[in-house]
Parts: sequence; C-alpha cells; structure tokens
Amino acid sequence: MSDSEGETYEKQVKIVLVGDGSSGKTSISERFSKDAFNRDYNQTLGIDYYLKRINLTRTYNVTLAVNDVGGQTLGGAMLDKYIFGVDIVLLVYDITNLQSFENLEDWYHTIIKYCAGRKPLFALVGNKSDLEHLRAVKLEKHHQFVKEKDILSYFVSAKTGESVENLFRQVTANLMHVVLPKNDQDATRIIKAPIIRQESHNTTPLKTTPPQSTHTRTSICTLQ
Ligand code: G3D
Ligand code: MG
Repeated sequence: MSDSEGETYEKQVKIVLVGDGSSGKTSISERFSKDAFNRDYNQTLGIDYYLKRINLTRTYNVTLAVNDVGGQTLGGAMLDKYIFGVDIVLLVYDITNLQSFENLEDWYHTIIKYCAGRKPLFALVGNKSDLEHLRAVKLEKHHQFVKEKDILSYFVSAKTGESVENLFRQVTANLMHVVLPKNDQDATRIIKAPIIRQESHNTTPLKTTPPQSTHTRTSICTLQ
C-alpha cells in the first residue's frame, strides 16, 4: 500500500542511557520525555523508563522506550538485564568532566560483552554543551572515540534542551534506516505517553522487537 493510501508503520525501540553518575542521563531522559528540565534531581536508585511515541516520518510511528539505568554502575549486578534486548545505547558523558568521558571506554566494552554478539547501535553523547567554557574533554578525543568505534556522535544540553529532540530522532531514524525529511521539524508531532517508574527490584526487561531494515508492518509491543 502506498503513502497516499494512509498506510502507517508502528515500531518499538528500546534505548538505554549509560555513563557515569552526574553526566546527565536522567536530565536528558526527562528533557526528551517531558520537554522540561528539572533542577532538583536525586541520584536515581533503580531504573526509570519513559515511553514516548513519535512520528518519525508521516508514515512511520515509533514508540521509544527510554531506559535510564540510574545509579547502576559498571559492575552492577543487574546491568545485563537492563541491557537485554537493547536497540540503541547512548554513551553519555559530561563535557566538563574528563573522567566521565574516559570511563565510557569500559561502558562500551561491557555492553558489547553483555549483548553477546548482537551489537546495538551506539551513539556518543557529550552533554552539558551549555557549559562550553568549562569544557574538559577535547573535541579531538570525542571524535577519535567515535571514529575508532564507528558510532554516532552528538552534543546536547539537557539544561537548555539543545539538540536533545534531534538526538533521539536521528538515532532512531538511523536504526530504522529511515531518511528524515530535510526540514525534520515539520515532521515532528509528539504524542506523549505516560511515564512508568520501575523499582530496582523489578528486573523484567522490556519487550522489544529487533531492529529491521525493511518496512515490515508490526503492531506495538506492550511494556511490562
Ligand atoms: P545522571 O542521571 O547521569 O546521574 P543527572 O545525571 O541528570 O542527575 O544530572 C546531574 C547534574 O548535572 C544535575 O545537577 C543536573 O542538573 C546537571 N545537568 C544535567 N544536564 C545538564 C546540562 O545539560 N547542563 C548543565 N549545566 N547541567 C546539567 P545537580 O546540581 O542537581 O546535581
Ligand atoms: Mg540519574
């Protein structure tokens, strides 16, 4: 069926944000999910996940399940469960904190190990771009990491919202092999989904469908 006949495609994508504490994972998730920046976050204890359904193109709807792994550390016992079935991993660091960048090397390899041969799409995300004057991570380092691993690259500010929407739309489009319209703003129509908070003891992974390069018609999965 062609576009003109009103065919739409539905897909669910699981996105996980990882990185050091205070790099801005919760702020990015919240900014994207609620389009609001909250200055009063506590260190997240368990995992939060947010659902947001977006129109990627006129015919392509995607429900993004954004997982904020919170205080989960590299050696955390449940990290493998959070990573299970992930489609996209956002490696988040704080551009004003060199250690947060350097630790991503370990995050990257640990996640690859947990994915057991099924490599998700990775993106390196330098957060706090509003604090450019305090930058501690040289641009070359960022670009070298991206080049070495052949992954996507973004700079965002959860505080101002700069490039946050763009980050999620572009990584999703990349995963789906969907070409976004030139003026992508015109295609953006956000449908807000309820926020579900999951306690740390509940380790049931989200149900997702694997990434597909073809436009197969699918139904929306249910989240547990
Ligand atoms: P985390 O979830 O990775 O641990 P948070 O990180 O989202 O909790 O953010 C950690 C701190 O960084 C918070 O400050 C938050 O307000 C701040 N922050 C997050 N993103 C940005 C950003 O883009 N710019 C700036 N300037 N600050 C940001 P507090 O003071 O609450 O600890
Ligand atoms: Mg957090």
